[in-house]
Amino acid sequence: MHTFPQMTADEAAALIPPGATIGFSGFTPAGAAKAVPRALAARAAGLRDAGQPMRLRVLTGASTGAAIDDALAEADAIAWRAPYQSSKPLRQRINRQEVDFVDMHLSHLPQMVDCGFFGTLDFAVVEAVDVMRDGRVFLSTSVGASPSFLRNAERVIVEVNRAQSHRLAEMHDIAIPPRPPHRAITIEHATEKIGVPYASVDPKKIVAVVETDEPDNVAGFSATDQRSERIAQHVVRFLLEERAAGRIPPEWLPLQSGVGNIANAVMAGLGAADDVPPFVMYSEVFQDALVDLMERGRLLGASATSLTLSPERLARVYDQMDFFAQRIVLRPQEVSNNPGIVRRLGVISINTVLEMDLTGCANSTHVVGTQLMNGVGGSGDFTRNAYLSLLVAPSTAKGGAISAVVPMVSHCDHNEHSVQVLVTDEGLADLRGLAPAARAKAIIENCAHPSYRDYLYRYLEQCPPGHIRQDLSKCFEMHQRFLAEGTMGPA
Ligand code: 0RQ
Repeated sequence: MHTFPQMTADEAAALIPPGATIGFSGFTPAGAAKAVPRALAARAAGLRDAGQPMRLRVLTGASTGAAIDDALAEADAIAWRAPYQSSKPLRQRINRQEVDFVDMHLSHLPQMVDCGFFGTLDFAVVEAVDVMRDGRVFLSTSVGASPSFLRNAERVIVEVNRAQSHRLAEMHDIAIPPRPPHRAITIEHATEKIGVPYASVDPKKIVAVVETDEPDNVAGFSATDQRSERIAQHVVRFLLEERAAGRIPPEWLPLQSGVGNIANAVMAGLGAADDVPPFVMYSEVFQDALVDLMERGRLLGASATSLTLSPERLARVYDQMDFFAQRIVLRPQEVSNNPGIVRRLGVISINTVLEMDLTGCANSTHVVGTQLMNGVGGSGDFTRNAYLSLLVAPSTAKGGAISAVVPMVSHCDHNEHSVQVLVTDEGLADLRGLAPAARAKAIIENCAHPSYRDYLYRYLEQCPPGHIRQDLSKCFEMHQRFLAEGTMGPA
């Protein structure tokens, strides 16, 4: 029981002034604030129509549910946004430069909030399963950046969501490194706990508690397609070869996998491969395929910052909490994605990209270098620091009109110094130890779609010599053709 002011979502949203900087809970739709941002968006739409737009500055853990990014963007209430998004209406406004978007490594965000890099955090709006009189906040299906938002915000609104299980606290491990310099974070195996099961807030800052009863509404995954299955087969074969060569220990190493259908298929493929021993994950998102793998004893344990599960899978987890709570640890995103821990544990990372180039650089975020898709998310936290970093993509997009392999990426999120292995449905290019000329050949031969290979070989042959062969007058010819003709298709 607590003595905080109980309010409706409308009453709580009315406390937030135009221009405020707000940290909302949520890492994907999991654990995202729901009722208050929706009420805020309704208020903002009214104000906009009266000629007084709210122009909020919005921080979250990562992407959110529709109640935050979709609703607030549609009300034209977002002026500035960080660190990640995946919302269509928000993306459109970002690409029209109506919203300033700061695309960030997710592990960096909490520390930057703690150290005041973004100025004053006026409000935190955080979903929880309970809040205690002494300021302990038991978070729901994600941890994300909520502990830092609670610690730093001037005023706090808590949504207590009855639809979430109270037993989620058994998974939470909240430990936030203080401002640097700080001591080592001593996690030595993926599911080791080092903190407490709650976030903390000064109870005097809590200005409203809003009761809700609303599921996360995470979309399910589409059925695995053949291309994703082929990517998964290449990944599994490569990792088994690495183990046979003694470069992955017999007991395996912790895996990280990005979000999306391809990542889901890769995890399902690894789980189905009899020769892969039961493994653990040190990742950021715990998604649908992992529930099945855990039930079947293929996945022994997982560290993440969110439980991003479709309603059916989440219900299965809630029904078997004795089983799952012992095997899943939910951490703040600066710990789940922490570069030092990723390096120490020897994580094998697998993330999806839009395009890759002949030098081994990859673009996760910007179509033709200008149009934001989602953001770099956690992919850089893991790719840069992994023991083995794999980047995957279908060899073509949009029915073959776009090649994932291009001479030079139109935007670089992961450079060739971080990227070790590139994979498409066509095959796998192991770039370790290869100098630029050999890299380029391996990428064309193994990753490019056959319909683009001749063009890419010809491009390489006519490049002037240099440590890296590039022709600055032609390296974006494929992108330019796409912009002019709607296809990169070989001329
Ligand atoms: O669009 O559905 O309209 O055809 O991009 O592509 O193949 O369905 O793959 O859902 O995994 O998304 C990189 C965007 C891939 C994602 C990206 C088009 C393609 C399709 C989606 P349509 P797929 P996915 C940790 C990891 C960065 C963040 C990250 C992403 C749509 O994985 O955002 O890794 N990654 N986080 O047609 C134009 C190209 C294209 C292209 C694909 N070259 N040009 N469009 N598409 N390649 C998670 C977190 O941090 C939370």
